[in-house]
Amino acid sequence: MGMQSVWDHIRLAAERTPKGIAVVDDRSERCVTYLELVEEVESAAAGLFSAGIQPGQFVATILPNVLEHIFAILALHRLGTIVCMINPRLKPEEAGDLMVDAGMAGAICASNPEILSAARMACPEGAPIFTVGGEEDRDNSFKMCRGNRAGLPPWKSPDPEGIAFVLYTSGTTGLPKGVMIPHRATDARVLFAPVQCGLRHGPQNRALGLMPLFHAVGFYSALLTTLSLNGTYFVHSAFEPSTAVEAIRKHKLTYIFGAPAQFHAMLAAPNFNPADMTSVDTLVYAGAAMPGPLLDRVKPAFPEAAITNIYGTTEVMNALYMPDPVGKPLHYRPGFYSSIRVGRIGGSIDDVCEIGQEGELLVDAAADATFIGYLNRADATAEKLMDGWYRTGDIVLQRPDGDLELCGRVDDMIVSGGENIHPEEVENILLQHEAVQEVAVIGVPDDQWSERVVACVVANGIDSEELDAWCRGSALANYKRPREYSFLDTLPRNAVNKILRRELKKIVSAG
Ligand code: 01A
Ligand code: AMP
Ligand code: MG
Repeated sequence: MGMQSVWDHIRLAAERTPKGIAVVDDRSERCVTYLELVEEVESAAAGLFSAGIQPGQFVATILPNVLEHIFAILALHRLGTIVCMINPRLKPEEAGDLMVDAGMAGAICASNPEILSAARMACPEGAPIFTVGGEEDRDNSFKMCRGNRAGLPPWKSPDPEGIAFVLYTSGTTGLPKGVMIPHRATDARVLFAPVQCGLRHGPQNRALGLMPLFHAVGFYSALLTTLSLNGTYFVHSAFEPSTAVEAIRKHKLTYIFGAPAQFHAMLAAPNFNPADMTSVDTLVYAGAAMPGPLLDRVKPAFPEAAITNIYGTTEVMNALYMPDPVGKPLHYRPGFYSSIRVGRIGGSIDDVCEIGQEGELLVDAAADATFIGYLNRADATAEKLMDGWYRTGDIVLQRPDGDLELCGRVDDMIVSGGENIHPEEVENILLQHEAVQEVAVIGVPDDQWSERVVACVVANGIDSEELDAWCRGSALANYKRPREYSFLDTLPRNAVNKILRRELKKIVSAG
């Protein structure tokens, strides 16, 4: 056996500790042993198979972090399908467009009538679509999707270059891009966290499922890493700060991997008490930079934890990290398995910056963790994956001591709470409103979200409530919409009429 795929990691962990507790559900308090996990997953896989789902097909999951989502993802891997995880915060029409684009053969989604009808419209007539939650006795309930495990095709490790997942990352305009992740990426995506953050193999690892499973970190670093180490993953069905705090206290959890915004929220929970957090020995954050003042508060709040900052992207996973980070400014180092360059912005990949000069962070695409390309988007793949290097779009500079500092973005992408938001996407929605003449959407520093989305608008007789309602009623996901509006007489522009976003950021920050 060479590389281990997702299902190899699970079945081998189950072989090692069949009676160990793999997953604890927060809603039912059910403790699922490794042996039961394999049984659950294989019966669900058999059910999906007898419903017509075939190995190699694209199948969607559109679910929050519930236990059934774990069963669904693993069952789809056991069956050998390509698992396409769609953010359940997207509006149903956008989710449906993604399903049409990939030609999905079926879906497992929340039992919400709008998402269900979007999935039905997007998939072929009569395609298997299962729901989670709601009335569990209905025909299309995922709970009822069970079959005889003996009827499953025997397990065969997949082709390393075959697609394991399609994960979505939002683009400047149009649909989010589907990041195709091959099976050979699995080991590197699982191993970097133990190597860099100090986790050791064994059942002492008790992880909280904070980050969304449909993103790279939530799946690989929280769920699969914990299970491949024979630890226990505690389901956190929907992010709720005081419930998360209570779960850490009650279950004496040891491994907490979250987005900075989640730590911000937990620290603000009324039941937060550092004395209850002493079981946490490994605290990791990723997805966005943690604002310095927040980092200063997180440290004493988790007094026994070794803290690691992980920088990565869906496309290449771990690229930089920093053990024991200190704020102002944050430093980063190349991570396990990764090889990086600081390239001159707009230059060729061999045009490398000198120490102290700002350039684009390039990541060697030869690493196993690297994606294959964007689904049906050869243009975007060519733009980002050039001459063997992945262009991150993040601006960095190398310091004389070798550490890197993140300095901003090559493009105008905003990272709010660990989610990417492209200004153009929000601007296009606002421009469709008849009262809006001009608009520029920017990110401004924010203690909670790392960056907050602000819309600067030139408009006639309209207020922020009306524009907020307009965004909510549009195809834009709610979390992407502006949290604040700034009404201006004109937008600052340069000689060639390009909006000066840096100027705008100064204007907005100055109030
Ligand atoms: O006014 P309302 O009701 O619409 O307000 C709602 C939501 O719209 C709003 N909201 C947000 C965000 C956000 N990110 N930015 C701005 N607003 N998320 C939600 O908050 C209100 C409450 O709604 P909710 O659904 O209850 O929201 P929460 O459950 O509290 O969600 C907040 C979270 C921080 C949990 C959520 O944003 C989240 O899950 N963020 C983490 C995303 C993540 O996993 N990022 C990592 C992605 S992988 C790429 C990467 O960076 C990476 C890094 C390292 C890849 C590999 C490596 Cl190695
Ligand atoms: P995504 O494009 O969704 O894969 O998110 C990756 C982007 O999130 C990176 O290009 C960075 O801009 C940002 N990011 C992720 N982790 C960190 C971190 N630890 N510090 C700063 N920015 C981060
Ligand atoms: Mg919430």
